[in-house]
Amino acid sequence: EKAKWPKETVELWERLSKKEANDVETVQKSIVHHVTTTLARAAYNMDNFSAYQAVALSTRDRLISRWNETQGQLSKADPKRVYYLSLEFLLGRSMDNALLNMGLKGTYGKGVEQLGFNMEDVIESEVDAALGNGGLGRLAACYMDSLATLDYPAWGYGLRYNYGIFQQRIVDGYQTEYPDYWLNFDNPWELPRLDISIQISFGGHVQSIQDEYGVTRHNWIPAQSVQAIAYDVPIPGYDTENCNNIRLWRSKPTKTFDLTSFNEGNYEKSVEDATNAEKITSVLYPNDNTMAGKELRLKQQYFWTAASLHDIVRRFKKSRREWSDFPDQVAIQLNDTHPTLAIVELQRLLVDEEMLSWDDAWEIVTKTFAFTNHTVLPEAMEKWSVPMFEYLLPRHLQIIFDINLFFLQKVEKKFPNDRGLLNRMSIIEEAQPQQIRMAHLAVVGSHKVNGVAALHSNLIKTTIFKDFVDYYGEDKFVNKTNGITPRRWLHQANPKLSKLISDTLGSDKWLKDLSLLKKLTTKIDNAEFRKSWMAIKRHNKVRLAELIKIRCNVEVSPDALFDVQVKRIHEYKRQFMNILAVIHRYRTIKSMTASQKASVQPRVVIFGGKAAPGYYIAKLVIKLINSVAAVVNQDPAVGDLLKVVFIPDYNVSVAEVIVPASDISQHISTAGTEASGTSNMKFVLNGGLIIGTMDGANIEILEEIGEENIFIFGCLAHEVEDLRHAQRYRGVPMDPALQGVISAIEKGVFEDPKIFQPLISTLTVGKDFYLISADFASYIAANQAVDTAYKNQEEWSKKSIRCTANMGKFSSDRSVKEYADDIWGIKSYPIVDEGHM
Ligand code: 4GP
Repeated sequence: EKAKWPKETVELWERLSKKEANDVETVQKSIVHHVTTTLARAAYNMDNFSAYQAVALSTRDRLISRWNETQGQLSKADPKRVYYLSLEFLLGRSMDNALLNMGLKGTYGKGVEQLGFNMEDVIESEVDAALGNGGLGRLAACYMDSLATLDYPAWGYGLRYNYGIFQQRIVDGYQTEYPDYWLNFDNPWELPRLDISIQISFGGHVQSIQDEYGVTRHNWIPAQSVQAIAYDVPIPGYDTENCNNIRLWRSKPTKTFDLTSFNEGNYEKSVEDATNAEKITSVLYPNDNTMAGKELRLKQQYFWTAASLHDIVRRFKKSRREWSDFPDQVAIQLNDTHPTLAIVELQRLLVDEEMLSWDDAWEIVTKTFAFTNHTVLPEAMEKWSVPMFEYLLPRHLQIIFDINLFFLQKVEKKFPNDRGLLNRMSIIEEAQPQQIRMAHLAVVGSHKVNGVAALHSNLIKTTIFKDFVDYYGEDKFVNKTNGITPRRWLHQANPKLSKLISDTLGSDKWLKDLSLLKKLTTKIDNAEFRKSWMAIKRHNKVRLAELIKIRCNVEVSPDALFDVQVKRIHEYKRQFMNILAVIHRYRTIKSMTASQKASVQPRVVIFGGKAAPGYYIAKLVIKLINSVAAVVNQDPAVGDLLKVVFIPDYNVSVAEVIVPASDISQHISTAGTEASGTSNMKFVLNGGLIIGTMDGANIEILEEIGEENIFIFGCLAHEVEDLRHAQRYRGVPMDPALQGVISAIEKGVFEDPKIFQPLISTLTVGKDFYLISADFASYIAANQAVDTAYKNQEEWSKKSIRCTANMGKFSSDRSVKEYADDIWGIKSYPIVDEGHM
């Protein structure tokens, strides 16, 4: 276009589109400009929230410049890109992170203070973007940060839910859920792209006709359509010009559809259809490690994958390459089975719309996709009932049956006469009604399958995907141990520690190469350094104590040992075992003489996390924690020796306060159940020690930091089945200490024991699936070891430094680079600052 313009016009544009300078005064001008124009407020009449809005808008302008440059330069160069498809992106707050990553925090901080506001208060005014449940969604957010920081050409694709994960309040000790209407005051961190709209269809039937060559062609005649509208969320890398994109889709009614109904005189129906269309992206399903199975969830999955694929294919087509080049330009990562329909949709586009042969299309598909598994829990395996699926996606069902048929024919050829094997490997489960096993479909349609920690990646090869390993061979199944971004989880969340580390190492290069932390080991014997290190921990504990006072109205002493378990409430994570051990501790203290009490290590036990609204047992665990807290915290016989708190509404921004403040944190899942865990990494990176089982990434953390710096207990993954068996068939009695604890609950020490009966029944001999009784004694012992170790503060501080120093491996930069090299085949493409807006 530019070529057609007169030279002067081009020059005028060039001159006017130079980007703004980043000095304090220019930044202040842009803030004031947004106050008076965008927000239409008087310059002096402002509260913290409007100050936040103005600073956010000014930050956003700078983000958009980078985003524009990045997308412009990438469109021209057109390198291979990775598309990360995730139903969840748990981003949390954006402002602090964006300013830090762009290197503008100092400038904005100064500018804002001079304008009469406190930067921390301004930052605190932002609500979290909570479009995720837990580990899986936060992992996606960490990976987006690393992809941008490492200059990888990458896009995320997800849904723009009107309601994120519910807000949790505690009423009478019980969890109650409130809607999270996070868009109430508009979201400055997104760019609505109302011009980018894609029609997505559902239902109807399939018409099969022979074409002129005698080939049967399938035509999907859908019954209804909605529009997908794009909202782009810029993701700035740290210390780079690169700014990637997460495209979130929002559903809206299509105009044409409204009109048809309307013209038929059916106004009410057209309004109803419109509302139904909006519903698709209305709410995030609040389940973690559990599958929902609801029709609307399937609609979400198709809506999102179809819109994303359409967008990806459109971008590919701009280059006018051959279809066979598609896998050289496009890598698509499936974050869990939620986006597995993308496999089917691409096959459909290629065969039905682009007229490729089935085999050519399938080769392209399987070279394009790769799949990450995040759990082996049976209740989390996604299955869709065939009748429901057929009603919503009739053509896709045919394609799935064909994929399955061709796949099973090959299996049969390789392993003849094994009907049991075919049954086990089939994408279709022969139940009443039949079910589609999404994990099998994801494996069959992908070229690589990965688990998220070494133990987990091995487990999937010997359990859920064993037959597939036999069929495809080992190479298709790889491990990519999870990681976390040190920018958010240390630099942003723990600024004092970040500064101490940079001052000590002489630069902040470690933020992009976390292995540099190793050099901290040389400081371990320096008493001055250890003092500064521990002073920062104490400062962070004071900050957390303030939050606890505000949220729980409990006073806790920052001199006590802070013991933290914050994560989704789930039986396999065993918060129940933790609170049972707390009761044991309480009873032990109560039975002590005054002189015995004098040697007890004071402890504050801190819980936080949401339970899925329909998960009755998990909700009872929350109630039990709160009932125990109510009794313990009031008991003068215990005083400061033990405090118990449940921090309501745990989310990313609360985690940013909690993580830097822990002395010890609990990662105590039954061995073999926690695929990786990522909060374990966050705590250790911040110099917090952990107590944990030999599960998930705990094992690799142990390998890195050394067994003397971690408190390990409990049975091993390969022992679990035998223990369950012994319990079930040999009636192994309950652990005596645990028996004592249960009797106390049953005697009504903590409220009406009837309330907790269903919870206690899960421990009945032979039913204790998560092996709380089997692990109880070693758990108590490990907790005692923690107390003893903590008493020696000098030694503890050395352990703490050693922890941080050895966490290099767990940067999400390392994870993402492994994905890029081994799975996606993409390369960095650094963006040049051309000075444009
Ligand atoms: C989680 C796993 O439970 C957790 O261990 C892991 O760290 C995280 O994924 C990221 O890989 N899984 C889920 C889920 O959140 O819903 O399956």
